[in-house]
Amino acid sequence: MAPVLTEDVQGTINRVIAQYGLGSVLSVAQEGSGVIHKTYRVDTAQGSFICQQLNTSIFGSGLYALEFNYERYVSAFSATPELKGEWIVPAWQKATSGGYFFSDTDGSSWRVYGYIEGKTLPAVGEKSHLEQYAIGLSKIHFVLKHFEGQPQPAIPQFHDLPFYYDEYMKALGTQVPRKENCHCVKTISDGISLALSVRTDINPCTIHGDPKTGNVILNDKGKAIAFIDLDTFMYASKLLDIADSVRSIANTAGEAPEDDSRVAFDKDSCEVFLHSYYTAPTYGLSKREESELASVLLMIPFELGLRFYTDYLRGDTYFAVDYQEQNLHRAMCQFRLFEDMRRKGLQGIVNKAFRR
Ligand code: GN1
Ligand code: MG
Repeated sequence: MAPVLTEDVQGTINRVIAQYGLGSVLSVAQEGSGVIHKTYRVDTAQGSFICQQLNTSIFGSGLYALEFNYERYVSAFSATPELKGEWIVPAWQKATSGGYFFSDTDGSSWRVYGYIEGKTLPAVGEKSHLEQYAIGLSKIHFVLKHFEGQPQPAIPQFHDLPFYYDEYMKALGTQVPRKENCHCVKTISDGISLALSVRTDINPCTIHGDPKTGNVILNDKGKAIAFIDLDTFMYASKLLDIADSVRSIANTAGEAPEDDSRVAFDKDSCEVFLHSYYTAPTYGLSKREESELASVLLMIPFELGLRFYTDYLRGDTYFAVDYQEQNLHRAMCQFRLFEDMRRKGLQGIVNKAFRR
């Protein structure tokens, strides 16, 4: 059940919505599975909207890059008539002051966009969901082919594994890890050389950067119609997006199970996803990309585990937590997935999915 909102939050949202001239607020509810921003669905006299309180500390050069990238994405979509009627770009609203973002008196920043009817994908999906997810990813890649120039890096060093490893070493410092942390420390020291050797710079292009299941919307017919969460556009290999999708859909226990021993890599989901991406009309991977895919698939849960664990060591400054050890727990889940992928092997699945 959605948490009951305090009067303070309701009052703040009324104030934000007024700044966008969207009429009186009828109802507010917390929404989504994001772990960075606070997200609310707001129904107003003028329709339904998503209202987000941004965690601005993650954005290096302020919000300018977000606006730049969003507008280029809108233009890229206009230049993709093939997808008209089957793809939706979230409609960011402009505040009456003229910009997309509203800064409240307490220094927090807000963004509002039109609510897209539909639902996000469940983390543990049916076959038809997996196919649609893959088709959706290939569609956004097709739109992003029309992105003019390169996106501005909104989040410095996003998907930069050497940087994440440095941050981890700094956070670990001289700490002697407690028993339950030892598994993370050992997985990192055993896996880091392999992960650092993975090539993620092949055929760089504009990618989504964070295409996890919670960021894709399916309509009532089960078709993928939009990606939300457009903060991570970046210039890098498409393989990162494919691998992030696989780590988010091919984990039998979902991203945040109560019991991390239930985490297992589901080879069939991975194969269905890859095959659907490969056979989608907008498909496009070079031979070189195909040959690197297996190693990037393995690297991504390792990278995310490293990020969660570092944030846990640092005192949860990046990923929001509901309880004290949640980032440790999230890290353990990603490391278990990484280990199970490694054990089961990925090249055979890639070959089968691509029918080679
Ligand atoms: C964050 O914002 P959200 O919840 O969609 C994170 C991703 C992680 C994901 C793990 C900007 O995504 O990189 O893969 O959590 N986004 C950012 O759930 O760091
Ligand atoms: Mg995100």
